[in-house]
Amino acid sequence: MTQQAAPPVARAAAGRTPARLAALAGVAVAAVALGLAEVVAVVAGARSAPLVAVGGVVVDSAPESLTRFAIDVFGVHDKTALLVGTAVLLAGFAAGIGVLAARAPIAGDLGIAAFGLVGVAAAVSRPDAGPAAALPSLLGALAAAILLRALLTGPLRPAVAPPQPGVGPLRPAVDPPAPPAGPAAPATPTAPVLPGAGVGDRRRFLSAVGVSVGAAALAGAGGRWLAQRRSVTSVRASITLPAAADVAAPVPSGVDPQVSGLTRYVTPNTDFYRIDTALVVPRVDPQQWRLRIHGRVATEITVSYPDLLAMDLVERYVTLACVSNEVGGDLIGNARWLGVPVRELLAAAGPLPGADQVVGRSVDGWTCGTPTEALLDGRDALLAVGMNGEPLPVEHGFPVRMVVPGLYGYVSACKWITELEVTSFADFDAYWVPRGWSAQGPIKTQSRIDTPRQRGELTAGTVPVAGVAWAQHRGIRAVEVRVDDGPWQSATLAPAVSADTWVQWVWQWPATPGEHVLQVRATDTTGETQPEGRQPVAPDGATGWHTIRVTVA
Ligand SMILES: Nc1nc2c(c(=O)[nH]1)N[C@H]1C(S)=C(S)[C@@H](COP(=O)(O)O)O[C@H]1N2
Ligand SMILES: [Mo]
Repeated sequence: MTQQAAPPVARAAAGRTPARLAALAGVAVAAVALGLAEVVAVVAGARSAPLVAVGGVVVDSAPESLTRFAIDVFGVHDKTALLVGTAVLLAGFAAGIGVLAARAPIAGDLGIAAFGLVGVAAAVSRPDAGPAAALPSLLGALAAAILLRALLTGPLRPAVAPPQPGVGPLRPAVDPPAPPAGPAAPATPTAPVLPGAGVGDRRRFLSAVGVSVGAAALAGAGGRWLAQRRSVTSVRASITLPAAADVAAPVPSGVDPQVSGLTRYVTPNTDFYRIDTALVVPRVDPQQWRLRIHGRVATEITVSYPDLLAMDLVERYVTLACVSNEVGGDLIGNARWLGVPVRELLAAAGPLPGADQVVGRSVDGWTCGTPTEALLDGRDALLAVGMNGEPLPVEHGFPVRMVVPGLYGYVSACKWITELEVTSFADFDAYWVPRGWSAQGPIKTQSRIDTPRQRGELTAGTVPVAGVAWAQHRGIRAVEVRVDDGPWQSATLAPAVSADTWVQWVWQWPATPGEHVLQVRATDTTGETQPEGRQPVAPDGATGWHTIRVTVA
């Protein structure tokens, strides 16, 4: 390739920016692009920032096995891992673009344009893309192209000496080894640097790079912070929810047996597990929020947040569980929800015969499919606005989410909900269904040992074995514990508010010295006992008895 873009004499004489500096420039301009994009995203919408938008596309299109792998490997940090991984990959490409651009500036422009386009395409294709979704990537790319030119061929370009053996390109230009010719030669480059061809020194170049990266990091972090802070958090803080017209049954005394290490009956909002596909939590302005109930209904209806708050609110304790919860896992929590019964809104719309599925759709396009039956059969399926006495936390679906007792979250608990589409299971597959999960997701009867801990070391004597058991909407009838394959022993159940919540249980174990295996199983009020056979979480929830090993001294 010939370098037609620059005056041949000047370029030949001055040489090109060494590869390492060029790579550095590439990374710096990528940082600037992303940082600026985050700032633009404060206005254009946090989820239009290129990293977030591309990450979102990756999450939604990744095969289920990969998503599961990521969750297994990174646990709750899967989102961070994805963003960091993307950033590292991007830095590699950016370095390459820098090196190419040092040879042919047009290659830099093209490379940056390609990245900009990927960002734009991802941002505008997101389900909740606003009209300005393309702007963060566009402006970021533009800034990157200008800065890259300035660094590599413009006023910020480092002075360049022809390569000398043994001199690393990042050594300061002021301190090269004496050239072989001339005994007292001053530390000047052996090739003259032409005036006007971008005279500078590496220090100026490096400080330009440093300042760019620093400014980009500040802008990026500040932008991200602002975008998240802006409006919604403060709006949420200013909301006072109306009192419930139909309050929750009081929590019975003794609901929390005093056993250390046992999970509390009501899960505080800050400890409540969080599962969703959102890389950046959707920020929904309650004043803009609408819920549209449409599809196979007699009358399509739309309700606003004030409409919802003006209705009679119902308050209920409901234990939410994730289908991905492993036996013994903690993707489960119990909260006091405040909201409007879904059946009242559905009744107003009038589902048509044969419409056996209601699809909840989130502002970010995520969907879940709930049996119409479960929303109409009298259970406390809610469009919730409150959680444990507060407006819904933003991570848990502010301003409105659905909660349905007895169904796993992936088929019912739509957060940031904006639509209920009345349809049928034959006509629509919700988000997780094509990814290998069952369309039907009733919660399986389960039990968990919270204390003692796995591989715990105990002293002989009476040891309380305690935990939680759940079979939402059916209720737990009995919990049994056994030691070393011995006989099953009945645990004492604590009271619970209703069949829609978990229940705590305790069994006093006369522990003797040695290694022991403890197992638990629960029976629900239909008489069904948890099966021993292990099944994985996919496609419709894990089965098996929680089993732990302890040592008693
Ligand atoms: N918009 C949206 N809602 C969602 C999800 C999601 O990915 N996006 N995940 C669901 C799943 S799988 C579960 S288990 C529950 C978890 O609710 P939580 O995060 O409030 O505990 O939310 C459900 N609602
Ligand atoms: Mo879930």
